[in-house]
Amino acid sequence: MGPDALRTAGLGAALRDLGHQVEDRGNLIPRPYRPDEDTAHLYRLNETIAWTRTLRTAAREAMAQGLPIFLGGDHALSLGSVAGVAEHAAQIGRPQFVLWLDAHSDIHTPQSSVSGHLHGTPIAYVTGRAGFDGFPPVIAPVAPEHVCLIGLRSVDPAEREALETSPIARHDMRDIDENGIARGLARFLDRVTAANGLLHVSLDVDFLDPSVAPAVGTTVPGGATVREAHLAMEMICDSGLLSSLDLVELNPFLDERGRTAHLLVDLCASALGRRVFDRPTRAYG
Ligand code: EXY
Ligand code: MN
Ligand code: MN
Ligand code: MN
Repeated sequence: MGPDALRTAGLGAALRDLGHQVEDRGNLIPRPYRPDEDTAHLYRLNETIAWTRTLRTAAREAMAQGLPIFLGGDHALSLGSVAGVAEHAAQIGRPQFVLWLDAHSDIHTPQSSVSGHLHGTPIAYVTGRAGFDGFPPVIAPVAPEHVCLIGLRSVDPAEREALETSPIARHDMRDIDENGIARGLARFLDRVTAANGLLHVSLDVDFLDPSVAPAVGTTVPGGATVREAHLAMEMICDSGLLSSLDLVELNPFLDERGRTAHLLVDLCASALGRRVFDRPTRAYG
């Protein structure tokens, strides 16, 4: 449903208006049906493992042809999208960096997760943490020091423990309140530039405050404003580093007149060149 809502909100036309050549490769993952509740959990696991394999291959191949944008749908899609883009990066001998815009750190393993929902696990999987039995092996793990989390305001105890012993850069909403979103983001972008890295950005709708982006199942009050989100996307665009993008967790059934879907389209356009006025690009690094 999320991808179709983004299509309806005009994502393709917005990017074409910016001069991009857009190819819609359709829905790679069948619309999940929900079996009876007591098997749903297992079904979801087996389903997600199969999807991860499919998405990883599609992501790796798409990287060789352009800038893939993965539309969700659940953040579990990033198990495959990030693993796939990182495989491509390894093939061309460049380091993969990941910017995670999210209220959550999504660094659970299937064992540490209380809810058992795999949308809370992609960062653990793609950085090579153990515990993903049955999943495709992570051929090209993303180095934890190449990951930056921005927008945090809901981190479980097991995730906090994992993060406190990890080089993963993290900026919670308190940091954004005190220092603005630009400071931490610029520092991370400078590191990507210095390393000649590829940059995957994963934008979870719940990064934004629910008052401006209600169409997500895991809302957390106190999120980013529309302008903070646009500034982040404009800085990412100015850096010239963006090589792949996830737009995830959009649930249009929770939306009012497609408001959230249209905001995501606008944010994607900012990341891909939409400006009020052209301004000198700030060199990073
Ligand atoms: N940490 C909680 C859990 O693992 O269940 C909440 C995760 C929400 C994940 C959403 C996609 O960002
Ligand atoms: Mn989800
Ligand atoms: Mn997430
Ligand atoms: Mn989230």
